[in-house]
Amino acid sequence: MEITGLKLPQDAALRNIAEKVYHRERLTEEEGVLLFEKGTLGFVGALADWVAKGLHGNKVYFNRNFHIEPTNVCVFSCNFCSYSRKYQHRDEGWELTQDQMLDIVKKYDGQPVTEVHIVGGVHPKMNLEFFCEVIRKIHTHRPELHIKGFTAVELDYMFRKAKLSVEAGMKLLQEAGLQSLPGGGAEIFAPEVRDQICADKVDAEGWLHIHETAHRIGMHTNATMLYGHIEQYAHRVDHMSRLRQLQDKTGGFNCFIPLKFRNKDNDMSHVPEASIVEDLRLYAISRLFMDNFRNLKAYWPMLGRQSAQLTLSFGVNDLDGTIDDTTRIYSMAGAEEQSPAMSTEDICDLITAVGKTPVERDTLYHELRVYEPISA
Ligand code: V47
Ligand code: SF4
Repeated sequence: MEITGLKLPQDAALRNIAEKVYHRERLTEEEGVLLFEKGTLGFVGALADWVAKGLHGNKVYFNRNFHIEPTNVCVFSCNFCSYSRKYQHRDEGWELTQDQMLDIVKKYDGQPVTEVHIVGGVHPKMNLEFFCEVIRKIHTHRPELHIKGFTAVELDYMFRKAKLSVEAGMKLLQEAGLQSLPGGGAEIFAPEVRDQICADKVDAEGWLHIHETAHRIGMHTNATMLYGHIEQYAHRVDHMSRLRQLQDKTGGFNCFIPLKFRNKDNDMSHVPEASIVEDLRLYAISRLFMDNFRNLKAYWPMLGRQSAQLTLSFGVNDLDGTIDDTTRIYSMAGAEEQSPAMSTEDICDLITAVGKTPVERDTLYHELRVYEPISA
């Protein structure tokens, strides 16, 4: 087996996993748990880097996008959330009007952004009709801009309030101009964890049903996992396994995005955050286990630029966007990035510094521009 930097461990089961990865065989859930229990950073990292290079060579993707967060008022009470405010305390939060959202879009007129990412709290008064109108207005204003919006949590609430099936509701948004869904709201699927961290919002089956429906009507979506809090290794593997199964069925997921739990100013502040070694191990193991997800994204505003840069040697091939606007869900939870903006030049420098080639992509991972290194 020729894998650069790989030192085979003594443990026979780990050696067997290395062989399976090398022969592109799928890992079982037991093997996934074993990697979390016993796989050193060097071991899982070398394997994950090899897999990522086989898929993407030296390329690392990013896109040029901006975010709109319509509101932080939310009917739900996730214990890890530092960002939401209850409707009774809405004066402490924000609620954008349709015109205010359109003004954010207009700020980018003439700029080479390709995507708008719309996600926020679940406001009891912002309903499906309201969001169909917003999407229609944005789409009419700038038809070539890809609109990615609404977590399964927001959608589940909107559709239930409108008394519509998931399919009927999704089709209305699609007709208005919504093109894909972000991956939020997945957290950890296992009910024994979900009940402790976000008991009152859509459950695993509901989340998966919304994504499956979106895939069936021709939309692509992302998938996330909130890690590094009270979950056990087996819960992570169960979560990834359910996503892997749906991906086998539909092929509709664009990428997998592990989200590191941040503990500032929320009801889980007593839970310590994962170490950088644990972060990198998790990215690497995700790359090995999620064999039918081509793209593994490190969302830099939440990890921080330097940690995100490190993940590029541990299986990650995507850094999300340049994000020219403020996104508050992480800065309010303690992420270092208080105003997460990175210019195209910044993001390219970050990628080239680790010997990789930056590639601008669109939301669906079509390559728009390869930034070749400038030769000396
Ligand atoms: O579902 C909330 C997470 C998610 C905290 O699809 C937290 O391209 C860590 O899903 N610590 C929403 N995480 C954001 C999201 C997302 C972000 C970027 C790109 C994409 C994409 C999707 O944020 C929530 C939750 O898992 N979150 N609070 C916290 N304290
Ligand atoms: Fe609401 Fe999302 Fe925060 Fe949960 S994570 S309370 S659904 S804004």
